[in-house]
Amino acid sequence: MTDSIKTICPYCGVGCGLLIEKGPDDEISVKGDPDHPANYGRLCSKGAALGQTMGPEGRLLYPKINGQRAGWSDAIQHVADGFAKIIKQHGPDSVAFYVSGQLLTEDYYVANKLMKGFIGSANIDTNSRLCMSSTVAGQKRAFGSDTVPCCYEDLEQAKLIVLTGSNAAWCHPVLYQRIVSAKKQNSDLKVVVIDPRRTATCDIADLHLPVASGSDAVLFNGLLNYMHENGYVNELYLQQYTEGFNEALKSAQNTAGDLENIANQCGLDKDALEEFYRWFVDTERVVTVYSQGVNQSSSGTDKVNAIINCHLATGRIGRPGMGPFSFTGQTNAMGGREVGGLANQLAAHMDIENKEHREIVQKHWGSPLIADRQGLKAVELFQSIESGKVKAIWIICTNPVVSLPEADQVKKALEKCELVVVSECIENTDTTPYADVVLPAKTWSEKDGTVTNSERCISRQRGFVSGVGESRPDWWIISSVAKAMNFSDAFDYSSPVQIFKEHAALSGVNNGGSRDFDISGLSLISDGQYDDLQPTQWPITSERPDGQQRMFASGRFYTDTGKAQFIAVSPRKPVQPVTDSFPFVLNTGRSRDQWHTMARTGFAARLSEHAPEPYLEMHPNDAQTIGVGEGSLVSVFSQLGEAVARLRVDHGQCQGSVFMPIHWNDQFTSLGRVGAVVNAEVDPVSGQPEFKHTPVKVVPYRPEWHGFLLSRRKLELREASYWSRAIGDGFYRYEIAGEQSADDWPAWARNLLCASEADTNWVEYLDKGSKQYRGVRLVSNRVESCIFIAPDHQLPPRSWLEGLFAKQSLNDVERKGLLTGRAPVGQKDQGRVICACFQVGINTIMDAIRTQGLTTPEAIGDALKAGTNCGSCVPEIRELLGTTLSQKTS
Ligand SMILES: Nc1nc2c(c(=O)[nH]1)N[C@H]1C(S)=C(S)[C@@H](COP(=O)(O)OP(=O)(O)OC[C@H]3O[C@@H](n4cnc5c(=O)[nH]c(N)nc54)[C@H](O)[C@@H]3O)O[C@H]1N2
Ligand SMILES: Nc1nc2c(c(=O)[nH]1)N[C@H]1C(S)=C(S)[C@@H](COP(=O)(O)OP(=O)(O)OC[C@H]3O[C@@H](n4cnc5c(=O)[nH]c(N)nc54)[C@H](O)[C@@H]3O)O[C@H]1N2
Ligand code: SF4
Ligand SMILES: [Mo]
Repeated sequence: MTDSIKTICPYCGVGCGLLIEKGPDDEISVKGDPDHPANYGRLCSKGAALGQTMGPEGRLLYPKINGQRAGWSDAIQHVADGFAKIIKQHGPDSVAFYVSGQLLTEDYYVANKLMKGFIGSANIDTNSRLCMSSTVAGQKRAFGSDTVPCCYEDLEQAKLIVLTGSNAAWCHPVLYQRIVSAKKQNSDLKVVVIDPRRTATCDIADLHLPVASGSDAVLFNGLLNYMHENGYVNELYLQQYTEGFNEALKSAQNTAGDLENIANQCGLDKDALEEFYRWFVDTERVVTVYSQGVNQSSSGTDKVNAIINCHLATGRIGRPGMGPFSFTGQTNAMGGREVGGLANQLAAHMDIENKEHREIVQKHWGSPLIADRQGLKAVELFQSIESGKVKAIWIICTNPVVSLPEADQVKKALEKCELVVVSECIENTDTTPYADVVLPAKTWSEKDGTVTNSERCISRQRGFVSGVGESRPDWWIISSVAKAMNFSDAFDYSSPVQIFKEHAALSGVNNGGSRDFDISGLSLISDGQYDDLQPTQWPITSERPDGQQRMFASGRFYTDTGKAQFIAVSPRKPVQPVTDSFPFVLNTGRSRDQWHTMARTGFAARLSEHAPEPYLEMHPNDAQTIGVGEGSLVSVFSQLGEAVARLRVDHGQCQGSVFMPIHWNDQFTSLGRVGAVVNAEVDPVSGQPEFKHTPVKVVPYRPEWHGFLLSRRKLELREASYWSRAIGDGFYRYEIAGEQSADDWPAWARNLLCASEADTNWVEYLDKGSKQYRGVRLVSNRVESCIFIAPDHQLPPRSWLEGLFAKQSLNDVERKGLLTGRAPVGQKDQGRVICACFQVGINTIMDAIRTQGLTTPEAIGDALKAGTNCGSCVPEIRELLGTTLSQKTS
């Protein structure tokens, strides 16, 4: 018998439904839920590998106070007393919570309620500040509410999809796959990608505009102007449903100038720009998808409004196949906004500065006092901790020492802070060493609640395993602290459904259509109905119990006048310009198979192969100028700090710009935390940091030697000046570099790998002349570990050796091949894994292209299965086809 449980993926804002099946031996299989309207059965590589991330490795098992194990009641009391004491001495604004879009709505609701309604401060902010706050601010300015107007089906119904600042192929892969399928069904559908980099998303682009970093507002102002000049503005819509067009147009005219001028400002080819404008004005059904390339900017809010302006000007909003569509980042980024988890919100999309709203919320909560002004936004919050203004911080479900800009300042701030509490499910993160108290949280697969995805769809996340050690759900931990602070009546919850119903009821109080967020239709549901809750898009009211796909069809908005607002946008350049000393723009973002600070994905072998190390992408001409080549190590410096990464030479980068992923941190590498380099300039309206633009210099990192090491045991590599660790199938892979001379290598390697000189299990080879060293340790004829050192990064490939770790015993040929590191004749080395789902390597794909004459990704899929599951690797397969076929013909 197998049980089947429906739940939601814990990662991105697509919010894919999962079907969990437990086999007879409790082994878990994770599949896409064919009935969920976000994914209809599809999953990406991360979702499909969830089963591999559920092990107990690294989990935080019990509460600790000052590093010592403590019982729950002591830990709760300690936190409550600590907060109460500081509040008593210094007032409510001397404490803060820093929470996360990965909390469930119920967790988030109680955290916000405790801070804003009982402690009486609005000092609760969230990692959504780093993620979507410019969208929140832009939507509020335009619509009077933080409303995403579109739904996923619009992607299938559109005739033109513009993706700006979105690498959906890697970051919202299932929505990207929906666009791929829509394009196959509908040959008229055009896709435009606006991104300074040529990303995997460009694989389906009819047009890629490699816009200069930070210039989107110019581009969309130019479009508004173009619409006006060429008679495409929808006058009727403007008159009936909007305000402020003339001012917005004036600003657009001031900045834009003629097409040539706009193209110059955006670093684009004039004809390509005009083509985009023409497609936009000629196509009624346009969806503009935008994400962090727009939001994470010191003028992110204005950019969001510049985009929305163009949709309003043509009345392209609220109808099928059209609208501005923010793809949200985290699984519950939207739910966090709904409960008011940002420092400038209240609850249920109500406003902190609005007296009537405060009264509604205070009455509903039965709270003694309610915050009446905005709290500190993430970046200023941590600055206020450093300055001593904020003296206690509770960090829940986020890893700020990695993910905030100017991340070393965050370390300093936490060091100084009187009381740091961290609720985590992982024992060692870059943030936990700064905690006075750590509290073990249950996580995905263990906890219950609800989440809201990018299209306003609320789904149930359901637990199906009991959780490790003494971990508890976040709502329970927060409520327990609230009770210990003497707020028992208001936090006397025994299950998430109670919290959900209170939240749903609040959204309906005095609403009657005056506020967008209304889920009062769910306020009276039974426990059973909550358990069975089907994915539904809000608003959900008694009149509309099945929710609503799109918003604003009626042309009525939530502003005071009921009309949508045009916002006059005067484009600004990124705050810090490049200089002679820091000549490159550092752009940061995501890699295909890793999630954020790798707290979950870093434990899955299948997800670690695609990019086993921190890397920096750079245009070949730039690489040549600074004298570095593919595979060498480089240091990236800003005025703030340094990171070290492996160089990937990439024609897709524009010259003068480099890209580094955000994932690596001190748990996985020696110096790869890019947050330490990134500046903390923020958008003045939203407070969102400018993560996509930091001036840096890049210099070669030249160690004495380079190497790699594979080992069944996890190792401490203190003596390597550079190291990075990735998990493999039965082994750990370390890329290393160091300063010791060749004379010292054997002793160092043996010591590290527990081999003695006389050990018959140990085979080694040293050539001092060419500075090559290799050592392999076999135990019972299985590889236990191996190390390869050379004067530069030209080392044997890792993949064949890695494959040997899966073998119970080695044959003679394999043993002989060991020290060469290469597959002996007759054995294949599949090379770096390209398709994570079916584990198909680069060499296998290239071989198939050459020997079988394959010319399309589909043909490769038929032959090798590569790319036929989640599809995330298809862009790379197409690139391989391109290079292999061009080599053949040249
Ligand atoms: N694999 C994976 N997927 C994820 C995540 C993850 O960690 N890993 N995280 C999730 C989260 S929380 C988020 S917020 C989303 C983010 O999803 P995305 O926003 O799609 O991802 P990013 O890589 O941050 O940035 C998107 C693109 O913006 C481009 N960009 C930089 N500067 C500019 C500019 O000035 N203009 C324009 N137009 N583009 C620019 C970058 O080159 C980059 O390709 O991803 C979600 N999905
Ligand atoms: N340079 C640069 N920096 C960025 C970005 C960028 O593009 N460039 N993007 C920003 C964006 S958009 C985002 S969203 C952030 C993300 O940054 P973070 O939020 O810091 O990243 P995560 O790794 O998701 O952190 C979540 C933590 O919560 C823990 N956790 C998981 N589940 C639970 C749970 O149920 N309860 C509790 N209590 N803990 C749990 C995990 O172990 C992990 O340590 O990074 C931001 N930082
Ligand atoms: S696209 Fe991938 S990461 Fe995002 S929700 Fe779906 S399966 Fe999860
Ligand atoms: Mo995010």
